[in-house]
Amino acid sequence: MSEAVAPTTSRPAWKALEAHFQAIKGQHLRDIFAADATRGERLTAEATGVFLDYSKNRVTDETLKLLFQLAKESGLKDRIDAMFRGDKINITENRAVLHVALRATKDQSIVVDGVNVVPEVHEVLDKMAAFSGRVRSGEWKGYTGKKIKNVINIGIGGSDLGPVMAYEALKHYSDRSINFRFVSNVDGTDFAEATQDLDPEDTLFIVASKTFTTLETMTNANSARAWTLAKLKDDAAVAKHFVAVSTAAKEVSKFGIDTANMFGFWDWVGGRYSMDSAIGLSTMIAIGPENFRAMLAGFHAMDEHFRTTPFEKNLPVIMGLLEVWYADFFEAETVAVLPYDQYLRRFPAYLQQLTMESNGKHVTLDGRTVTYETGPIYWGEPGTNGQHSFYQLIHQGTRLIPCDLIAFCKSLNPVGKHHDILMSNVFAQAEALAFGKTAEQVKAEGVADALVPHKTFEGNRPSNVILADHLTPEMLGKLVALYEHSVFTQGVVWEIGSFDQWGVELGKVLAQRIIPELDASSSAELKHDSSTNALIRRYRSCKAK
Ligand code: G6Q
Repeated sequence: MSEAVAPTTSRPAWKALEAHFQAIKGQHLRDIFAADATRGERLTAEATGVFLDYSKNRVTDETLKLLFQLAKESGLKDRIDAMFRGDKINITENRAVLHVALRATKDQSIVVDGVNVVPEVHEVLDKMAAFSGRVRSGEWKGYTGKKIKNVINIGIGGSDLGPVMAYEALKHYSDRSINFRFVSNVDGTDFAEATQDLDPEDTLFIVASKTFTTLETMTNANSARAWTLAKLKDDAAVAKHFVAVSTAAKEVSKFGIDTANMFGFWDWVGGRYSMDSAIGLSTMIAIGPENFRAMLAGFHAMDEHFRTTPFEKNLPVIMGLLEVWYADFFEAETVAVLPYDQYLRRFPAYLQQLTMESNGKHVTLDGRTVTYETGPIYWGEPGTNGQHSFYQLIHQGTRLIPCDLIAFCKSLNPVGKHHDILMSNVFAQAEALAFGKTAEQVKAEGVADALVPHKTFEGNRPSNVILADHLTPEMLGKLVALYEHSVFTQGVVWEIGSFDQWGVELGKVLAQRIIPELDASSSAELKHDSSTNALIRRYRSCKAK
C-alpha cells in the first residue's frame, strides 16, 4: 500500500533542509574537504561500471541524510515501482510510462491493459534486426537495384534528437560504407543540404514520427517523396526508398508507405524516451543489431540498479536529489553537462529535451501551482572546447552553475598523448571549480596588487565527475538511463508530471492557424494581437515584392 504523501514543501525533510541550508550555505568546499580526509573516497558511488564522484558538491553528510529522507517522504520507492509495473503514471494523457519495457529481457512480464508488452517489444526488435541486416548487407535494394548508400532519418524532437545523438556517440561502431543524415527542421535548408549531393537511387528515408502527423516531419517527408520520384518517376519506388517508424499505421499507409515496412511502438513510449524503441532504427542500421542489443542491455542494467538499489548508493537518485538541492535551496537556475568526449557532442542537446521537456512544469500532478523551482535549464558543450568560451562565467561569474563532467578512462582513438591531456583537463577543471585560488595564493605568485582580485577564484563551484572505462553502446545506454531516472527522481520530489508535454502540443496547433494567413493573396481578416497582425502583413508584402 502506498503511504499518503504530503505536499513537497510541507514534508519534514524539506523543512529540515530549509533550516540546514541556512546553516551550511556559507561553508566552503575547501574547509569541508580539509575537515575530512576521506571525503573524496567516501562521497562516491559505482554501479554497472559507471563511477560517480559527487564529493565536490556543497553537501555535508547531514545534507545527504536529509535529501534521502526527502526522497522517502516523497514516496519515491512507490513511484519507481509504479512506473516499472506499468501503472498509468502519465495521468494527463492516461498512459503508462514504460521506456523501461523497451529494454526488458525476454523472460520479463510487464502488463499494460491486460497485455504483456515484452513479447511485442522483442518482436519489433527482431523485425528491426532483420531489416537492418538486409540494408547493411546490401540485400535490400533501391528501386533500380542499387545497394543503399545513404540513410536519412526524417523526424523531429524525440524522433530526431535521440537518433542523432546515438549516431554521433556510436560512430566508432558504425558501418562507414553508409552515410547517415538527419533532417528535422521545417526550414527547407535542412532537407536541401542533406540531399544536395545524394542520388535518390541509393537513398533510403526513415520517416520517424510517433503520430505521423507532425507538421515538420510530414513536410520533409513529402519533399523527400517528391525528390525521390522526380528521378525514379514511379510511385512504386516509394516502397523501396521509404520506411516508417510510428504508432499510427493508418497515417503511414495514407502516405504510401507499405505497412509491412513500418516499425511500430506504443503510446507508453514518450518521444524523448524513445531512442531505444524503433525510433532507433537508424542507430541499428548504423551499428548493427548486436551493438543495438548491447545498448539495450546497458539501459536495462541501469534500470535494475535504479529499481533495486537503496537510495544512498543509487546513482540516478543521488544525481536527481543534488539537482533538487541546487535548484530549490541554492536557487541555481541551470546545470551544465560537459562531456569530455567528442563522440558525445550532441549529448547535451539530447539531455536538454529529456530534462526540460520532462520537468519544465509549473503545476503539480493534482493541478496546484508550485511554490518552488522545478526543472533547471540544462546546457553544455564538450570539453575541452567549452573551457575556451563559457567556463569563464562558471569559474568567475556571479551565478552558481552545478556541472556534470563526463569522461572515459580509455579513448576509442588513442593518438599520442591526447587522452592524458584531455583527462588532465577534466580533473583540473573539477578541482579548480571546487577549490579556486585564494588572494593569498595569487599574491604569493607575485601578481601585482591591482590584478589580485581579477586573478582570484572563489571556488566553491559544485560538480559531479562521471567516469567510465570507455564509450561503448552498452555504456551509452547506461548513461542515458542514468539521466532518465535522475529526471524521474526530480519529478517525483517536485510532484510534477514528467511525462507529458503540453507546451510542445501548443506550438503544433498555433503554427497551423497562421499558415493559411501567410498567403499573399489571402484576404482573410487577421485576428491576432496588433504585433502579430503587423508582422504577418509585413511578411506578406515582403514576399510579394
Ligand atoms: C517528445 C515530444 C516531442 C515529439 C516531437 C515529434 O517527448 O513529444 O519532441 O517527439 O514533437 O513527434 P512525433 O514523433 O509524433 O512526430
